[in-house]
Amino acid sequence: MAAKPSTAKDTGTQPASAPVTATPSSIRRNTGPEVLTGAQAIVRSLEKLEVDTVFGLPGGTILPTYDPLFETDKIRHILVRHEQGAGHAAEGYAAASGKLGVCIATSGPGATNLITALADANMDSVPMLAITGQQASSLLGTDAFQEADIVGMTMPVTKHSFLVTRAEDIPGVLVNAHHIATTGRPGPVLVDITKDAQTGTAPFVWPEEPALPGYRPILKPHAKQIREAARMMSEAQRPVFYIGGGVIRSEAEKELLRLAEATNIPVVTTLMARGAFPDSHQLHLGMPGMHGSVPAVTAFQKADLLIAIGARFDDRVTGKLDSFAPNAQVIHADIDPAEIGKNREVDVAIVGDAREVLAEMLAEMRSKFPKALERQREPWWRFLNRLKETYPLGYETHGELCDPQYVISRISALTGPEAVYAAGVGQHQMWAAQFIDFERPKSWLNSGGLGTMGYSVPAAMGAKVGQPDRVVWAIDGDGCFQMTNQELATCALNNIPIKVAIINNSSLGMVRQWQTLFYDGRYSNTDLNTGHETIRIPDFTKLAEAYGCEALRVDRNEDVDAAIEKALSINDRPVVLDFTVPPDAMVWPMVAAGVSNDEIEYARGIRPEFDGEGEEEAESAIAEAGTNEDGTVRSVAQIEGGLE
Ligand SMILES: Cc1ncc(C[n+]2csc(CCOP(=O)(O)OP(=O)(O)O)c2C)c(N)n1
Ligand SMILES: [Mg+2]
Repeated sequence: MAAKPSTAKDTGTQPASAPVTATPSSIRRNTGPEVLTGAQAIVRSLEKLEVDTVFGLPGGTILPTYDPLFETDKIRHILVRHEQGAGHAAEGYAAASGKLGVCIATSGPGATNLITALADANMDSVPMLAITGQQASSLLGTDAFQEADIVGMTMPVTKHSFLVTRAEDIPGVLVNAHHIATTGRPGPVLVDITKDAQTGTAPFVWPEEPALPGYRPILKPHAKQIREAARMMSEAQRPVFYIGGGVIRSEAEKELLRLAEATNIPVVTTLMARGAFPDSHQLHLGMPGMHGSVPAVTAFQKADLLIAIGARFDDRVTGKLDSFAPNAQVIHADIDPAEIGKNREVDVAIVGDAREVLAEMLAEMRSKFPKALERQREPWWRFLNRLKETYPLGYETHGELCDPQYVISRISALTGPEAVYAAGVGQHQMWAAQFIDFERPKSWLNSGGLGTMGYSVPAAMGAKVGQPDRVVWAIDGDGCFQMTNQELATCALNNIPIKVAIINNSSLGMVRQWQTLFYDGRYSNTDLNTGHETIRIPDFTKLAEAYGCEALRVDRNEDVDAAIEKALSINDRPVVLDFTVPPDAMVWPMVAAGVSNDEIEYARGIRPEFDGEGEEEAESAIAEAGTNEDGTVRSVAQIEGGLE
């Protein structure tokens, strides 16, 4: 909104008889907008956007902004030890709280250190704002000290990147950046601000609204598409919900629960959607994909209808694309139209917010296809329940050392579903996704799309700041932990008492697993020497102690519970538990990269039996519906004497 116009000119037009209310010019100027430096405008804008926490690390070109940041009592600045840590902390803060995460860095290397986190947030649709200092505008393009074209570098890995060269543009750009990051499909936005824009002055004019004429995310789904989706759901014999991270970002968990329960349709939650639907719910089949559960993977392969909500048919879910869910029609709802049909052709495309889509699907089913809501889908459920019973998640115990799956399931059992769990990337991440019981959204943070080693400790730190009353666990690998563990110093000094469980298999375990399976056990450069019967460099307990943390090593299953209980009892400093696990433990089930999901192995060399009775039961779901004279499958509506 434009600044309130000065009344100074009007006084000259007053009739002579009007009382003279002479106003000294100095006071008159005070009625206009306050003049601030660009740096002050950054801090004021963040305050007005209700940003309460910023993770960052200063340097020359952002120094002007650190000065007013020192003064504000509305924003807590947390000084990290590496800018990547600031980026992941902002992500963890955002993913655990649902609010915008903010990080700040200087130009050049400070800014480039943020890129991994920006790319990570972009892949996983995390609402994040990164502010970077930039060299003075007169020096741009001269290879000035610590000049890096961060806007150019980040454009492909952000939702948007802005360069600001004038103080007066700062409030407007930050309002726009906030709006872009938090609406539609959320994502990271970078705002690069030159040093002269920070030191220059301008009237602080706060726009009431973002000025983004071309940006209008579609939230409300089209009624015709919803009608068509509801019709397909009412007719399908073997439907499955394919739930992605979009359901968590849009806070659509209640709508999902209502629709799933009303329709009795099974639910599969992707790696990004763990917690969107309670694990304990009987309609839940688990996680799909490369390390998904047999029931979830098989449900997709045997389905006649996939109802994909806020999911993106990632290759780790589909396996070999042309053999994925071969008999299924597809309803695909996403807030980002670019996702729809990107990897898999769809039969019904719905652009809209997951919460609205799910709510409207249920309303439509209730009003137009009420009989379909009474269906038990017995043959389908008989088939799926048999899979659940026959192929539960499990693991072989290795005897001497801790079993990684046991450690993680005990952390979950003793800590409970109200906690937040952040994982690194690798075997421990997959075991965490499999063996933690997720009952609520925003309780599982991980790097799903980019697969960023080093995500866990700083993300847990950010989550703990955003959700201080929750217990926050970082479930980390010995490899990942060595990438970002310096943020333990940040945690210790800023009273951020996270708990870290290192699943220490002394190796880059996931890579080693592939070497075992696909490279004949030739372990090229995956041995880290951090674990059992090695030189243990570094010794994680000593390292953690050096960072002011409580630290404990656990070598055997029987000591696991006591260590977790101890960690749970300490809340005045971070705790690091170093769990010694064998390097040969592997993640199962597994669908090898690029292979059909039909080839899923329950354990090494063990393929589930789909032929015979179970298969027949799935197929008999079709028989139940019968066929029309022309050979097409009869619809439920036809069978039930419904609408058609
Ligand atoms: C930054 C980065 N570098 C390399 C990789 C490739 N990578 C994926 S998992 C993995 C091993 C991770 O080791 P660790 O943290 O010990 O976890 P583990 O698999 O042993 O549980 C590697 C190297 C990656 N994902 N990210
Ligand atoms: Mg490891």
